[in-house]
Amino acid sequence: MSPPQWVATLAAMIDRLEDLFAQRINLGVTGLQQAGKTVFITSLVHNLLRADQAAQRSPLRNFDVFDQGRLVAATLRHDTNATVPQFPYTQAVAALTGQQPHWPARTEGISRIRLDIRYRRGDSLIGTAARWLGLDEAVLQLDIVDYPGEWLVDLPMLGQDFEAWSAAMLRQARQGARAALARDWLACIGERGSGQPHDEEWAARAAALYTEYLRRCAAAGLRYLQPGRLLTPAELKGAPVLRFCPLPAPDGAAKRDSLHAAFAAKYRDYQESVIRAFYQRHFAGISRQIVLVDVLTALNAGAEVFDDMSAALAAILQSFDHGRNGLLQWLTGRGIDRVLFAATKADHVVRGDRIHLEHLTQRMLHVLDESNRIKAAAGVKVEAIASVRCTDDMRRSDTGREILLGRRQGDAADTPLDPGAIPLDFPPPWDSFKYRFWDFQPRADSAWRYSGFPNIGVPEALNYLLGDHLT
Ligand SMILES: Nc1nc2c(ncn2[C@@H]2O[C@H](COP(=O)(O)OP(=O)(O)O)[C@@H](O)[C@H]2O)c(=O)[nH]1
Ligand SMILES: [Mg+2]
Repeated sequence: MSPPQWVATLAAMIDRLEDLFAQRINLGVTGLQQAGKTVFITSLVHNLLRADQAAQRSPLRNFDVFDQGRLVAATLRHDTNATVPQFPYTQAVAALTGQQPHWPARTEGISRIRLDIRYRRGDSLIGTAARWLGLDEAVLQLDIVDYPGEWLVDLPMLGQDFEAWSAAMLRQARQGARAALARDWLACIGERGSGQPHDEEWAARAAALYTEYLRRCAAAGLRYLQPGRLLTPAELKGAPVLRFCPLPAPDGAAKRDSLHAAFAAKYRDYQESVIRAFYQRHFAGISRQIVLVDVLTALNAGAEVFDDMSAALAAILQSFDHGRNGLLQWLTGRGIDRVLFAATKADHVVRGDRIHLEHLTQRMLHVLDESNRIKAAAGVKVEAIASVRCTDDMRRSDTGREILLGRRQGDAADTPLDPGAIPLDFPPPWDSFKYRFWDFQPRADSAWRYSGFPNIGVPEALNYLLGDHLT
């Protein structure tokens, strides 16, 4: 072998070794509609891509591998033959950093983003061993999937048959604020017995009225809405599999060609070809999980919405019990060893309240994970975060009270504001308080585009979710 060839072979071997040492994390970003998934992914990716060790004030400060000067560079990995659309990272950053900064558009379908994080080995045992082999640098491959939160709420449906699901949905539709929103749909299915012969045109009308009811619920802040594909159908828009809705049980056994039998068949089809396929394909390999919870919006909306959101989250988390077949083990299953529960939009409350927001989320999790399944299966941490921080902390000059400086929708400029306080008890007292938190708009700050997004707690979240793979 001539020397250049010999060198090339050695280089190739080292490359292979590097592959061997390359680590991969599938990060699951879980959360109901509007919880902040898309903004979190955008912020995380942008801040890693823009990482600059020389920057005086980096949004990655407190990310250990960055603070230790070991983060070399993160790059987007484009796979040419991917069958999943690319996460619209460029559009999301453009929205947040354009002339008139605004929040990214709502998520209509599934997408994926892959990052290679190149870093220098540290002084850990593995790091030292790798360096000894001549591998001073290593790559962590990070895969993240984004999807509409509406689809997540379908998960509990896998554990119910059409009859049980219908009964639960009908009960729900007759309660509280939902009753008025469901009136037209309830009248429609009331007119026609479930035992009547199936008619696809009628099915389409009933499904449309049911979808309208779900839409109105979503607008009112309610989140326990199934099936999620009726709200966000993506590629299934107009597909016959979506032409069904809950039905009252027929008197006696359902005949084979009845409405009830036809809807039950579609329900089974939906379970298998929509829900199961989605989770199997995108969640099976997840090893780390961040569950985003928008506690503040739920507090704002009042007891009914707060309870509804808690119930939706609890149902999703509990339904992991159905992972007997191994499909739904993505939250606490074998693979997942760390779960971070993050209360999002922490920039909506004053600094002193962020710890109370964490406490509230902690107590909420305690109720959601009643059987301690998650805690027993994985490491769990709770944090209050803001992926894109839109407010500054200030104090009033007269009283010394903490306030926020930020711009709400419609405000011409930054405004000093005194937001509501976080309740110290759980469940939150509803009679004595009216919670009031505002939504803030992203700022027009050119540094956001070039240096990354200011945030609260994202580097700490990364330490927990990725840190042990960056040694
Ligand atoms: N102030 C602030 N608002 C946020 C933040 N993250 C999300 N939001 C708000 O929450 C909305 C929903 O966020 P998004 O990421 O689209 O939620 P998704 O449905 O879970 O993907 C955004 O449009 C913002 O109004 C944040 O870090 N700070
Ligand atoms: Mg989204």
